[in-house]
Amino acid sequence: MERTFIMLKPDAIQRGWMGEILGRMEVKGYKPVAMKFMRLPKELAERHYGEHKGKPFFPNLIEYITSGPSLVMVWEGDGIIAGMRTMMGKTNPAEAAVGTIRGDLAQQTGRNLIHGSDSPESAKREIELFFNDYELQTWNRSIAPWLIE
Ligand code: IDP
Ligand code: MG
Repeated sequence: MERTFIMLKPDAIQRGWMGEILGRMEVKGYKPVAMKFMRLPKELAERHYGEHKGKPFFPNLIEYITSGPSLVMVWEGDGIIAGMRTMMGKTNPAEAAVGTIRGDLAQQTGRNLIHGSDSPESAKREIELFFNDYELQTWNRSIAPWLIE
């Protein structure tokens, strides 16, 4: 089963959308494997977004992402890396489809509520950056056969 790294960014916490967003993941049947509520230290934020270093929006991105607590998580499910990206919607909420988290709940790229890994390589890197092995819970739910054939 595939795992992905998901982060509810500080605007999601400030705006009180944790329950709404987590609810969408739960009703889809995705399984939480790890969660931490934390304000990202600057160095961790810069490592996480290392691929964007040097771009014009990078300083603002780091300021935004370290401005308050985030909810960092690992979720598991069939094809979840792409599935979560679909649920999130496009990076720019103005272009994100209605029905997606960004399309429904946000307006600007610089305040787009949520991060999700974009590939298996990113997922592995990001999970290892934020979590130790002992923080990842291996567990099964009794309804699993009603989700995965
Ligand atoms: P993603 O979050 O959909 O993977 P990326 O292109 O990887 O999008 O960008 C990472 C994050 O950097 C975005 O989610 C957004 O918060 C921020 N960002 C990207 N491009 C811009 C921009 O043009 N203006 C402001 N913020 C940006
Ligand atoms: Mg990205």
